[in-house]
Amino acid sequence: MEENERVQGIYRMIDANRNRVAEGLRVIEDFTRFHQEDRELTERIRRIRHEVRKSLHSLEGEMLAARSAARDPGREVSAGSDLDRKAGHDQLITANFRRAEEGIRVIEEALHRLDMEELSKKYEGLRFDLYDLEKAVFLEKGKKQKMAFWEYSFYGITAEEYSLGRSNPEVVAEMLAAGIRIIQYREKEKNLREKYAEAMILRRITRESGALFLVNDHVDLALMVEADGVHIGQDDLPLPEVRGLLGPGKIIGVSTHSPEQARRAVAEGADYIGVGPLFPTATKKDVCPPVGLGYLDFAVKEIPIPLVAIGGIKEHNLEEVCRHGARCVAMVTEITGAEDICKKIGRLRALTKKYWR
Ligand code: 3NM
Repeated sequence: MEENERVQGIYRMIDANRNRVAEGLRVIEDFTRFHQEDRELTERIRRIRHEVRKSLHSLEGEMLAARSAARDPGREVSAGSDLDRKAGHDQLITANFRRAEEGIRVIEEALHRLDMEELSKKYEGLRFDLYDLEKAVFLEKGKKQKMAFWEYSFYGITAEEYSLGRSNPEVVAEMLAAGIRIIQYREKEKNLREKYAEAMILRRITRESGALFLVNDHVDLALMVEADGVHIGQDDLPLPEVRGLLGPGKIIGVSTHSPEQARRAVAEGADYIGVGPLFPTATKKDVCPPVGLGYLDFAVKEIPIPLVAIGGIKEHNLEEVCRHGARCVAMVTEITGAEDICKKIGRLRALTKKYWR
Protein backbone atom coordinates (compact mmCIF):
# COMPACT_ATOMS: atom_id res chain seq x y z
CA MET A 1 0.00 0.00 0.00
CA GLU A 2 1.26 3.41 -0.87
CA GLU A 3 2.17 5.71 1.98
CA ASN A 4 -0.39 8.26 0.85
CA GLU A 5 -3.15 5.66 0.90
CA ARG A 6 -2.10 4.40 4.31
CA VAL A 7 -2.23 7.90 5.77
CA GLN A 8 -5.58 8.59 4.12
CA GLY A 9 -6.94 5.41 5.69
CA ILE A 10 -5.88 6.64 9.11
CA TYR A 11 -7.56 10.00 8.60
CA ARG A 12 -10.75 8.24 7.50
CA MET A 13 -10.59 6.16 10.63
CA ILE A 14 -10.29 9.27 12.77
CA ASP A 15 -13.11 10.98 10.90
CA ALA A 16 -15.51 8.04 11.24
CA ASN A 17 -14.69 7.48 14.87
CA ARG A 18 -15.08 11.11 15.74
CA ASN A 19 -18.66 10.82 14.48
CA ARG A 20 -19.18 7.62 16.37
CA VAL A 21 -17.95 9.23 19.59
CA ALA A 22 -20.11 12.31 19.04
CA GLU A 23 -23.19 10.18 18.38
CA GLY A 24 -22.65 8.04 21.45
CA LEU A 25 -22.08 11.06 23.68
CA ARG A 26 -25.13 12.80 22.27
CA VAL A 27 -27.41 9.94 23.28
CA ILE A 28 -25.94 9.91 26.80
CA GLU A 29 -26.17 13.68 27.05
CA ASP A 30 -29.84 13.64 26.09
CA PHE A 31 -30.45 10.95 28.70
CA THR A 32 -28.82 12.89 31.54
CA ARG A 33 -30.45 16.10 30.35
CA PHE A 34 -34.03 15.04 29.70
CA HIS A 35 -34.40 11.88 31.69
CA GLN A 36 -32.15 12.35 34.69
CA GLU A 37 -32.43 16.14 34.53
CA ASP A 38 -28.94 16.35 35.93
CA ARG A 39 -27.29 19.58 34.94
CA GLU A 40 -23.83 18.75 36.20
CA LEU A 41 -23.55 15.40 34.44
CA THR A 42 -24.97 16.89 31.24
CA GLU A 43 -22.38 19.63 31.37
CA ARG A 44 -19.54 17.15 31.89
CA ILE A 45 -20.63 15.11 28.88
CA ARG A 46 -21.08 18.18 26.73
CA ARG A 47 -17.56 19.28 27.64
CA ILE A 48 -16.09 15.99 26.48
CA ARG A 49 -18.14 16.10 23.28
CA HIS A 50 -16.85 19.59 22.51
CA GLU A 51 -13.32 18.61 23.41
CA VAL A 52 -13.43 15.72 20.93
CA ARG A 53 -14.63 18.04 18.20
CA LYS A 54 -12.30 20.91 18.99
CA SER A 55 -9.11 18.96 19.42
CA LEU A 56 -9.31 17.48 15.91
CA HIS A 57 -9.88 20.86 14.30
CA SER A 58 -6.35 21.07 12.97
CA LEU A 59 -6.84 17.82 11.04
CA GLU A 60 -10.12 18.93 9.45
CA GLY A 61 -8.60 19.49 5.99
CA GLU A 62 -6.91 16.08 5.83
CA MET A 63 -10.03 14.32 7.10
CA LEU A 64 -12.20 16.01 4.51
CA ALA A 65 -9.83 15.09 1.71
CA ALA A 66 -9.66 11.50 2.91
CA ARG A 67 -13.44 11.29 3.24
CA SER A 68 -14.17 12.44 -0.31
CA ALA A 69 -11.52 10.14 -1.71
CA ALA A 70 -13.19 7.04 -0.32
CA ARG A 71 -16.33 5.06 0.15
CA ASP A 72 -18.30 6.44 3.05
CA PRO A 73 -16.97 4.71 6.15
CA GLY A 74 -19.65 6.35 8.28
CA ARG A 75 -22.29 4.23 6.61
CA GLU A 76 -20.82 1.01 7.93
CA VAL A 77 -20.62 2.46 11.39
CA SER A 78 -24.29 3.41 11.50
CA ALA A 79 -25.45 0.27 9.68
CA GLY A 80 -23.77 -1.79 12.36
CA SER A 81 -25.54 0.11 15.10
CA ASP A 82 -28.32 -1.58 16.99
CA LEU A 83 -29.01 1.35 19.26
CA ASP A 84 -32.64 1.61 18.33
CA ARG A 85 -33.25 -1.92 19.40
CA LYS A 86 -31.76 -1.53 22.86
CA ALA A 87 -34.21 -2.75 25.46
CA GLY A 88 -33.93 -0.66 28.65
CA HIS A 89 -32.24 2.57 29.57
CA ASP A 90 -29.34 0.73 31.19
CA GLN A 91 -28.48 -1.10 28.01
CA LEU A 92 -28.91 1.97 25.88
CA ILE A 93 -26.60 4.02 28.07
CA THR A 94 -24.02 1.25 28.45
CA ALA A 95 -23.99 0.65 24.69
CA ASN A 96 -23.42 4.30 24.00
CA PHE A 97 -20.64 4.60 26.54
CA ARG A 98 -18.98 1.59 24.88
CA ARG A 99 -19.43 3.20 21.48
CA ALA A 100 -17.87 6.47 22.62
CA GLU A 101 -15.06 4.78 24.56
CA GLU A 102 -14.18 2.46 21.69
CA GLY A 103 -14.27 5.36 19.25
CA ILE A 104 -11.90 7.35 21.42
CA ARG A 105 -9.62 4.34 21.73
CA VAL A 106 -9.43 4.05 17.92
CA ILE A 107 -8.71 7.76 17.54
CA GLU A 108 -5.99 7.46 20.18
CA GLU A 109 -4.38 4.61 18.22
CA ALA A 110 -4.72 6.38 14.88
CA LEU A 111 -3.10 9.56 16.22
CA HIS A 112 -0.31 7.47 17.59
CA ARG A 113 0.28 6.01 14.15
CA LEU A 114 0.46 9.56 12.75
CA ASP A 115 3.10 10.34 15.40
CA MET A 116 0.79 12.86 17.06
CA GLU A 117 1.69 11.70 20.52
CA GLU A 118 0.47 14.72 22.41
CA LEU A 119 -2.98 14.59 20.88
CA SER A 120 -3.10 10.82 21.33
CA LYS A 121 -2.39 11.31 25.04
CA LYS A 122 -5.17 13.85 25.24
CA TYR A 123 -7.58 11.24 23.92
CA GLU A 124 -6.37 8.75 26.42
CA GLY A 125 -7.25 11.30 29.11
CA LEU A 126 -10.70 11.80 27.60
CA ARG A 127 -11.28 8.05 27.64
CA PHE A 128 -10.52 7.90 31.36
CA ASP A 129 -12.81 10.89 31.95
CA LEU A 130 -15.51 8.93 30.19
CA TYR A 131 -15.01 5.88 32.42
CA ASP A 132 -15.51 8.12 35.47
CA LEU A 133 -18.54 9.67 33.91
CA GLU A 134 -20.08 6.30 33.20
CA LYS A 135 -19.78 5.43 36.86
CA ALA A 136 -21.35 8.75 37.86
CA VAL A 137 -24.27 8.34 35.45
CA PHE A 138 -25.11 4.93 36.86
CA LEU A 139 -24.71 6.08 40.44
CA GLU A 140 -27.04 8.95 39.75
CA LYS A 141 -29.48 6.64 38.02
CA GLY A 142 -29.59 4.27 41.00
CA LYS A 143 -30.11 7.22 43.31
CA LYS A 144 -33.00 8.59 41.21
CA GLN A 145 -34.76 5.25 41.38
CA LYS A 146 -34.36 5.20 45.15
CA MET A 147 -35.68 8.73 45.54
CA ALA A 148 -38.90 7.65 43.83
CA PHE A 149 -39.65 5.87 47.14
CA TRP A 150 -40.55 9.28 48.57
CA GLU A 151 -43.60 9.53 46.35
CA TYR A 152 -46.84 8.57 48.09
CA SER A 153 -45.37 6.52 50.88
CA PHE A 154 -44.92 6.10 54.59
CA TYR A 155 -41.50 6.43 56.12
CA GLY A 156 -40.90 4.14 59.09
CA ILE A 157 -38.67 5.07 62.03
CA THR A 158 -37.68 2.88 64.96
CA ALA A 159 -38.34 3.91 68.57
CA GLU A 160 -37.86 0.94 70.86
CA GLU A 161 -38.97 2.78 74.00
CA TYR A 162 -42.38 3.35 72.38
CA SER A 163 -42.77 -0.10 70.89
CA LEU A 164 -44.81 -1.89 73.60
CA GLY A 165 -41.86 -4.02 74.62
CA ARG A 166 -41.09 -5.23 71.10
CA SER A 167 -37.56 -5.01 69.73
CA ASN A 168 -36.59 -2.73 66.84
CA PRO A 169 -36.15 -5.68 64.43
CA GLU A 170 -39.58 -7.05 65.39
CA VAL A 171 -41.23 -3.71 64.75
CA VAL A 172 -39.38 -3.17 61.48
CA ALA A 173 -40.35 -6.65 60.29
CA GLU A 174 -43.99 -5.68 60.81
CA MET A 175 -43.54 -2.38 58.99
CA LEU A 176 -41.96 -4.19 56.06
CA ALA A 177 -44.73 -6.79 56.04
CA ALA A 178 -47.21 -3.92 55.84
CA GLY A 179 -45.43 -2.55 52.79
CA ILE A 180 -43.32 0.31 54.19
CA ARG A 181 -40.37 0.83 51.87
CA ILE A 182 -38.21 3.35 53.75
CA ILE A 183 -36.86 2.49 57.19
CA GLN A 184 -34.76 4.77 59.36
CA TYR A 185 -32.87 3.29 62.27
CA ARG A 186 -33.15 5.84 65.06
CA GLU A 187 -31.87 4.76 68.44
CA LYS A 188 -30.60 7.21 71.00
CA GLU A 189 -30.18 4.98 74.04
CA LYS A 190 -28.01 1.97 73.13
CA ASN A 191 -24.24 1.89 72.86
CA LEU A 192 -22.54 1.79 69.48
CA ARG A 193 -21.78 -1.91 69.64
CA GLU A 194 -25.45 -2.68 70.23
CA LYS A 195 -26.49 -0.29 67.51
CA TYR A 196 -24.10 -1.93 65.09
CA ALA A 197 -25.50 -5.40 65.77
CA GLU A 198 -29.07 -4.15 65.42
CA ALA A 199 -28.34 -2.15 62.27
CA MET A 200 -26.84 -5.28 60.68
CA ILE A 201 -30.10 -7.14 61.25
CA LEU A 202 -32.20 -4.26 59.96
CA ARG A 203 -30.01 -3.96 56.88
CA ARG A 204 -30.52 -7.62 56.11
CA ILE A 205 -34.27 -7.61 56.47
CA THR A 206 -34.79 -4.34 54.62
CA ARG A 207 -32.65 -5.62 51.76
CA GLU A 208 -34.67 -8.83 51.64
CA SER A 209 -37.86 -6.80 51.25
CA GLY A 210 -36.43 -4.38 48.72
CA ALA A 211 -36.75 -1.50 51.18
CA LEU A 212 -34.32 1.36 51.73
CA PHE A 213 -32.38 1.50 54.95
CA LEU A 214 -31.19 4.78 56.46
CA VAL A 215 -29.27 5.32 59.67
CA ASN A 216 -29.94 8.29 61.93
CA ASP A 217 -26.87 10.39 62.88
CA HIS A 218 -24.12 7.78 62.52
CA VAL A 219 -22.27 8.11 59.22
CA ASP A 220 -19.73 5.46 60.24
CA LEU A 221 -22.43 2.98 61.12
CA ALA A 222 -24.23 3.65 57.83
CA LEU A 223 -21.07 2.86 55.91
CA MET A 224 -20.26 -0.25 57.92
CA VAL A 225 -23.65 -1.86 57.41
CA GLU A 226 -23.98 -0.69 53.79
CA ALA A 227 -27.05 1.40 54.50
CA ASP A 228 -28.60 3.31 51.62
CA GLY A 229 -27.85 6.52 53.43
CA VAL A 230 -28.09 8.62 56.58
CA HIS A 231 -30.45 11.05 58.15
CA ILE A 232 -28.86 13.96 59.98
CA GLY A 233 -30.16 16.76 62.16
CA GLN A 234 -29.20 20.41 62.43
CA ASP A 235 -26.63 19.70 65.16
CA ASP A 236 -24.96 16.76 63.44
CA LEU A 237 -21.86 16.82 61.24
CA PRO A 238 -21.98 19.34 58.36
CA LEU A 239 -23.68 18.00 55.26
CA PRO A 240 -20.80 18.69 52.82
CA GLU A 241 -18.45 16.72 55.09
CA VAL A 242 -20.93 13.87 55.35
CA ARG A 243 -21.29 13.85 51.57
CA GLY A 244 -17.52 13.70 51.30
CA LEU A 245 -17.50 10.56 53.41
CA LEU A 246 -20.47 8.85 51.79
CA GLY A 247 -19.99 9.84 48.15
CA PRO A 248 -22.66 10.80 45.62
CA GLY A 249 -24.45 7.43 45.51
CA LYS A 250 -25.74 7.46 49.10
CA ILE A 251 -28.86 9.21 50.28
CA ILE A 252 -28.53 12.05 52.77
CA GLY A 253 -31.63 13.38 54.50
CA VAL A 254 -31.70 16.42 56.79
CA SER A 255 -34.21 17.42 59.47
CA THR A 256 -35.31 20.99 58.86
CA HIS A 257 -37.55 23.25 60.89
CA SER A 258 -37.52 26.51 58.94
CA PRO A 259 -37.35 27.79 55.35
CA GLU A 260 -33.71 28.89 55.86
CA GLN A 261 -32.69 25.42 57.01
CA ALA A 262 -34.55 23.83 54.10
CA ARG A 263 -32.89 26.10 51.55
CA ARG A 264 -29.48 25.48 53.03
CA ALA A 265 -30.01 21.70 52.96
CA VAL A 266 -30.93 21.90 49.28
CA ALA A 267 -27.97 24.14 48.48
CA GLU A 268 -25.63 21.74 50.25
CA GLY A 269 -26.87 18.76 48.27
CA ALA A 270 -29.34 16.97 50.57
CA ASP A 271 -31.36 14.29 48.79
CA TYR A 272 -34.47 14.91 50.85
CA ILE A 273 -35.51 16.91 53.89
CA GLY A 274 -37.62 16.21 56.93
CA VAL A 275 -40.28 18.89 57.42
CA GLY A 276 -41.42 19.26 61.00
CA PRO A 277 -42.38 18.93 63.71
CA LEU A 278 -45.79 19.73 62.29
CA PHE A 279 -47.57 19.03 65.60
CA PRO A 280 -46.48 18.61 69.23
CA THR A 281 -44.37 15.50 69.76
CA ALA A 282 -42.65 13.93 72.73
CA THR A 283 -40.65 11.48 70.63
CA LYS A 284 -37.78 13.78 69.68
CA LYS A 285 -36.51 15.21 72.93
CA ASP A 286 -34.52 18.21 71.79
CA VAL A 287 -36.66 19.37 68.88
CA CYS A 288 -38.06 22.89 68.56
CA PRO A 289 -41.76 23.69 69.18
CA PRO A 290 -44.17 22.67 66.39
CA VAL A 291 -43.61 24.62 63.20
CA GLY A 292 -47.18 24.07 61.98
CA LEU A 293 -48.60 23.29 58.58
CA GLY A 294 -47.48 26.65 57.19
CA TYR A 295 -43.95 25.33 56.98
CA LEU A 296 -45.19 22.26 55.11
CA ASP A 297 -47.03 24.56 52.68
CA PHE A 298 -43.80 26.45 52.10
CA ALA A 299 -41.77 23.29 51.55
CA VAL A 300 -44.29 21.71 49.17
CA LYS A 301 -44.29 24.87 47.08
CA GLU A 302 -40.66 25.92 47.19
CA ILE A 303 -38.42 22.95 47.86
CA PRO A 304 -37.41 21.02 44.75
CA ILE A 305 -36.28 17.81 46.46
CA PRO A 306 -38.35 15.08 48.16
CA LEU A 307 -39.90 15.88 51.54
CA VAL A 308 -40.99 13.81 54.46
CA ALA A 309 -43.58 15.35 56.79
CA ILE A 310 -42.95 14.49 60.43
CA GLY A 311 -43.76 15.26 64.04
CA GLY A 312 -46.95 14.43 65.91
CA ILE A 313 -48.66 12.95 62.86
CA LYS A 314 -51.41 10.49 63.84
CA GLU A 315 -54.32 8.71 62.29
CA HIS A 316 -56.59 11.64 63.15
CA ASN A 317 -54.50 14.37 61.46
CA LEU A 318 -52.95 12.39 58.59
CA GLU A 319 -55.56 13.53 56.08
CA GLU A 320 -54.88 17.16 56.94
CA VAL A 321 -51.18 16.60 56.27
CA CYS A 322 -51.98 15.00 52.92
CA ARG A 323 -54.33 17.85 52.05
CA HIS A 324 -51.40 20.21 52.54
CA GLY A 325 -49.48 18.31 49.89
CA ALA A 326 -47.32 15.81 51.82
CA ARG A 327 -46.52 12.79 49.67
CA CYS A 328 -44.28 11.05 52.16
CA VAL A 329 -45.18 10.89 55.83
CA ALA A 330 -43.21 9.68 58.84
CA MET A 331 -45.10 8.61 61.92
CA VAL A 332 -43.01 7.26 64.74
CA THR A 333 -45.08 6.44 67.83
CA GLU A 334 -48.32 6.14 65.88
CA ILE A 335 -46.83 3.08 64.18
CA THR A 336 -44.32 1.67 66.69
CA GLY A 337 -46.88 2.02 69.49
CA ALA A 338 -49.72 0.31 67.65
CA GLU A 339 -50.87 -3.07 69.00
CA ASP A 340 -51.26 -4.39 65.48
CA ILE A 341 -48.80 -2.54 63.26
CA CYS A 342 -50.00 -4.11 60.02
CA LYS A 343 -53.62 -3.17 60.71
CA LYS A 344 -52.62 0.33 61.74
CA ILE A 345 -50.68 0.88 58.53
CA GLY A 346 -53.60 -0.53 56.54
CA ARG A 347 -55.90 2.06 58.12
CA LEU A 348 -53.39 4.87 57.56
CA ARG A 349 -52.98 3.91 53.94
CA ALA A 350 -56.74 3.85 53.43
CA LEU A 351 -56.88 7.47 54.67
CA THR A 352 -54.36 8.57 52.06
CA LYS A 353 -56.29 7.00 49.15
CA LYS A 354 -58.11 10.22 48.36
CA TYR A 355 -54.88 12.19 48.13
CA TRP A 356 -52.25 9.79 46.88
CA ARG A 357 -52.25 7.68 43.78
N1 3NM B 1 -37.94 14.32 63.88
P1 3NM B 1 -43.83 11.13 66.37
S1 3NM B 1 -40.08 15.15 64.90
C1 3NM B 1 -37.71 12.03 64.76
O1 3NM B 1 -39.30 17.53 63.29
C2 3NM B 1 -38.42 13.28 64.65
O2 3NM B 1 -37.40 16.76 62.69
C3 3NM B 1 -38.73 15.38 63.95
O3 3NM B 1 -42.26 11.34 66.27
C4 3NM B 1 -38.46 16.65 63.26
O4 3NM B 1 -44.31 10.72 65.03
C5 3NM B 1 -39.60 13.58 65.26
O5 3NM B 1 -43.99 10.06 67.39
C6 3NM B 1 -40.39 12.68 66.12
O6 3NM B 1 -44.39 12.44 66.81
C7 3NM B 1 -41.69 12.30 65.50
